[in-house]
Amino acid sequence: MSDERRGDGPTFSSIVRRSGLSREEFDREYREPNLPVVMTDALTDWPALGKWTLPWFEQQHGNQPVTVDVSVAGESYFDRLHRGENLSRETTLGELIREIRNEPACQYYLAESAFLDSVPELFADIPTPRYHPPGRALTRRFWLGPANTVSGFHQDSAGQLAPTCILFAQIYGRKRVVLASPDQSHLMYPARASRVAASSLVDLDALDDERFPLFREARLEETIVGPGDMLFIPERYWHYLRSLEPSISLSNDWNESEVLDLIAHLVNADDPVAFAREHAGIVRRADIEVFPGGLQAAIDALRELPQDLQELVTVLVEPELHALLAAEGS
Ligand SMILES: O=C(O)CCC(=O)C(=O)O
Repeated sequence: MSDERRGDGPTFSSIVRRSGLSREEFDREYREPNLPVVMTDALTDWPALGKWTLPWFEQQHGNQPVTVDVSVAGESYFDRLHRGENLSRETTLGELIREIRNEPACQYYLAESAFLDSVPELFADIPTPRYHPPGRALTRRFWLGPANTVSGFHQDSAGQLAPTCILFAQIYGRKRVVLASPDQSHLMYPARASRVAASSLVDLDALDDERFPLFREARLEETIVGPGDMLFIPERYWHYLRSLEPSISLSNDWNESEVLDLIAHLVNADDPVAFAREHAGIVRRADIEVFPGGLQAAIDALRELPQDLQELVTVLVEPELHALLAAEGS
């Protein structure tokens, strides 16, 4: 893999592309050492590949109501989160697709969407990725938008506590992806945008050496994903994505931490109250102290959850901690 320095800016290298990887090889060579890779044949058994196109969605699911993010073409929606301008608009999927087709400067992005939950039959087209760790809760986020959607550099983590690993499936169109490993974080100028992500102030498309001089030293890894590619974005990796044309993608996430996996199962459970009762007291103090920031960071993250979820998560912890959480909460 050769490194290339562009002008006075950061250094780029290409993310490795592999085919025919067994799950054991994936775990050993990429998941355990926390390294990115593009798998070029991981979606061959997905009916979605080839079937999920913009015309197909327009025809089959055009009447479905959706909430889209409103952006200025080429501008990261995280930038707007920083400015407190998290704009959204209610429309239908058909309207969105017509806008994408007719308006080259379309400003709407169906981003990070729970859209699939409103059309559950779509899950038949997207089997569990063959590299997903067995038993781990699988969370899926759907992305559909025009050319030039930009998700600026960010790390996915709830309350800075719950880093997720992502198998990013590109189903339609192409996206440019740029990654920075966690050991580059001191060069990334992190800012906290929301409780689900830490985002960087650096704009990769308009580098500002005066404000962000250290970013010039960053070592970045890049690739272009096209239909059929699955990119592994390891835990705590910064990622930037720009669509090069109208695009459909699906993020498949899990937590490496067993405690966070348990919470993800709780959130996804058909009957979360019964799930919490079944696993009452399972989380010990030692399980929580391993998180960055320790117990206090975990308590802070818990306080950011909706009240009903807080109560259920509290059921999962051992009785001694229970009293501590109750005291902190009051
Ligand atoms: O595709 C995009 O625009 C963003 C994807 C992303 O940030 C993610 O999967 O976490």
